Amino acid sequence: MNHEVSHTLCYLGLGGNLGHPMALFDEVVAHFQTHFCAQAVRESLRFESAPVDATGPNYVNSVLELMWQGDAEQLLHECMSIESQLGRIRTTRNAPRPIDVDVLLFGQETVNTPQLSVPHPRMHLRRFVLEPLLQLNPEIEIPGLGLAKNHLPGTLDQIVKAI
Ligand code: PH2
Ligand code: MG
Ligand code: MG
Repeated sequence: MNHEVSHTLCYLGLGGNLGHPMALFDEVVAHFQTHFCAQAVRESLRFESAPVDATGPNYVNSVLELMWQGDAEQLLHECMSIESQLGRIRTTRNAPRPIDVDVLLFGQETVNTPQLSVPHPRMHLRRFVLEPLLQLNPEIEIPGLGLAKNHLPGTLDQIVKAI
C-alpha cells in the first residue's frame, strides 16, 4: 500500500497595520509550524511600507513558505481561521487590519473560484510581496506571469524597509 501524500510548495503573504502585527506574525508562524498538514515552514524578513491602495498606518509584511499537505481551499480555510482566532474582524475592503494572511502561490496551480484567486492577482505589482518572496526563493515563478524577479523593477518606486 502506498501511504505517501503529496505536499505542495506554497507561499502566504502576511500583513497587518493595526495593534501589534509583529506579535501576531509570530503566532501565525507558530500556528503553521505546529500544524499537522504543514512542513518546512520558513518566514522571510519582515518589511515596513506605506499602505498601497489603502489608508491607515504603515504595514508590516512578510512571506511564509511552507509545504502543504492538502488542497488550496483547505489552506485558505486555515488562513481565514487563524485570522479570526487572532481577532480580525472583516469590515470594508482594504480597511486597516491587525492581521491578513493571503494565499499568494499554491505550487504552480491556478485557482479561480468565488472564494479564492491564486496566484494572488496583485502580488506582482507589490514590492511588499515581491521583496520577501524573492528573499525566500529568487527563482520562483508566478503562473502566467513568469519569473517574479522580472516584476520587481516595476515596483521600485514603492518604498519598503526591512525591520
Ligand atoms: N494589503 C492590502 C492593501 N494595501 N499595503 C501594504 N503596504 N501592505 C499590505 O499588506 C496591504 C496594503 C490589502 O490586503
Ligand atoms: Mg486577505
Ligand atoms: Mg491582502
